[in-house]
Amino acid sequence: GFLENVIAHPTFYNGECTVKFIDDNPDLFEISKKFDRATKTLRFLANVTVNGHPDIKVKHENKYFRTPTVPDYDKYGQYPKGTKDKLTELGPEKFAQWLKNEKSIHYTDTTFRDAHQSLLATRMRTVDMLKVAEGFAKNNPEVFSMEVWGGATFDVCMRFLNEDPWERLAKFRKAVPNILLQMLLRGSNGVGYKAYPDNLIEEFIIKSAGEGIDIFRIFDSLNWLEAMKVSIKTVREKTNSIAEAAICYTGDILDPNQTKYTVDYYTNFAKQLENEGAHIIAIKDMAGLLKPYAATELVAALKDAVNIPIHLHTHDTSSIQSATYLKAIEAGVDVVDVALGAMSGLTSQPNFNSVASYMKGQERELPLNIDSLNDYSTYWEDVREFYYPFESGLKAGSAEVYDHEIPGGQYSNLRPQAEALGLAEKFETVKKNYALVNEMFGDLVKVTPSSKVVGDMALYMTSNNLTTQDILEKGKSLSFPESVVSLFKGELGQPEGGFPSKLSEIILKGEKPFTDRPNAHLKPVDLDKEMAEFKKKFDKNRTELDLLSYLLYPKVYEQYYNHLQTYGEVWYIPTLPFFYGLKNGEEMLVEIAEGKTIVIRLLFVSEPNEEGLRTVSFELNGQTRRVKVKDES
Ligand code: 3PY
Ligand code: ZN
Repeated sequence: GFLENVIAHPTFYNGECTVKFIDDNPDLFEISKKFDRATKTLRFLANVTVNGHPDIKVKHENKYFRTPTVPDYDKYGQYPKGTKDKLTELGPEKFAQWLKNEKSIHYTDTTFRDAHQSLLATRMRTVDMLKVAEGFAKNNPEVFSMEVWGGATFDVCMRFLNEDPWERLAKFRKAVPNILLQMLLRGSNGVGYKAYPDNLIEEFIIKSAGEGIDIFRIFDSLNWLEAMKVSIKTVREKTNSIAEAAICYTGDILDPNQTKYTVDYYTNFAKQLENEGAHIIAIKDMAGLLKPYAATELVAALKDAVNIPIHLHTHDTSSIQSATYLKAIEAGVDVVDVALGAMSGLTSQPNFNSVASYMKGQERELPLNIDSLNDYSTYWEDVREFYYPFESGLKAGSAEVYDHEIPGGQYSNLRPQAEALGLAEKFETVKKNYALVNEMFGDLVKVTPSSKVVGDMALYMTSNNLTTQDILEKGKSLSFPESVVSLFKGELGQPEGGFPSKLSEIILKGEKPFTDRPNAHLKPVDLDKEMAEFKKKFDKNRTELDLLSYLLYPKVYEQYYNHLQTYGEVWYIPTLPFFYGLKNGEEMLVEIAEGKTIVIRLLFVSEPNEEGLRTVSFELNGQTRRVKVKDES
């Protein structure tokens, strides 16, 4: 590629080739970069075609996929003004006041984050979201915010999709300049599963705001205020974004036996968060346990307790959460989280289109273009089919959620995790054990990462056929999952009411837990020093954003980086060939850069030679290209 370009270049021909030659002719690099890009894309496609995608465990041959239709929009028209413009105009404090004074109910669309995290194990790819992002923002500027980032998406982007999460955010920001972009932040656990040094969390927040996040929904997986303070303060003091602090809802406030997670518990917590400087309070009902009549009480009590807006988040696992929204709206909640029709329901959020429809003509109606929402739902219905291997298998709502209390985002992951451990037939036991573990651990708030610990323990008990009694009697001789030991050491912070002391002794085997902030035990990161080492380890073109990805997820980043070197960027490869490869004669269009589309056709795959290599022949923009791939099957 590159050498041919140099030799063919007229200046080279004329014998003026000096070192300056390349500097003066950057187009050569451009040509060579594109050539290189296409080669890497072919390498990726050849590998998936021969060996399958490592993330696809079961593939249905000859499955038929409809072609999704992107709803029409005005490509050249201006974006109608939306909440982002309002935030810019008012600043976070006044914006929150404006929201509180709004009579209409407002909606956060979670389609780009929690909906697919909860239905499709977080596997939704940027290319499928980006196709509709601009049109959606132009056609539906009334939407309060779009949750597009954070939670599990950061990790999954790199680990499974081999995408750069920062690039995803930048693309969304560009496509959606008029609506608030929202992320989920796990307080001092960032977008990870453990506590990080405070200055790393600060830097992460500053950069996230810089790249486009307008609302940080901050929570702690044990509702521990101490673990949220740094995040709230950083958003307030170092960014122009909104600090939305969440109370995670668990149990049932209407249960007369509930002594821990009562209305008072939640209102006190909300007041503390308001005092810490939260602009908005979120009720984060991650498992969908907030029943309709409980919403009436909780929302009314919170509206009474604090002077800032209330934003309600739930999961529809029980299938009745749109009734909860109705009651919450009647009680004065300011914003509710919903997902577009085809990406809603079950472990995801309630149905945007339907909630908007039942509000039509009512006192708190927000005028919306429901036809347009339906068009986008149709798009998602077809796109969702591409991701069929990641569906959770849940077919209908289930009242069992009130017993096991598994968060929606965890539910779609727990079954494959159980299957991977050979427990496919024992999923019912896993769910029962999840509830038993929660009871044994002293009734915890369960949300990432505390929910993962409860899940790990439930899987451990199920694989080893252990009962609660076994743990209490023989626990000293058992070696517990690492995450369980870490939780009891205090590495995820302190739960309401502390850990049960007898179990704590069994699990820690004499080791002393700490009760202060886990971050207080972590040395601040020396970012300059880390940057120098990072560039040395990888390459000099690594950015500060790359460094943050690396510091949060070192092993995942390294694997992502190696993939990038071998296959180049893969985010723009259409999802069907990305996961399932190409069939002989099949053609695909790839937009490798804005306005630059290449056509790739698979010609044929040869039999393996004696070294097990297959030759995959493609036609790339009409020219034949061959790639050799080792057949690993
Ligand atoms: C996350 O932390 O990813 C969650 O969605 C928790 O509900
Ligand atoms: Zn959620």
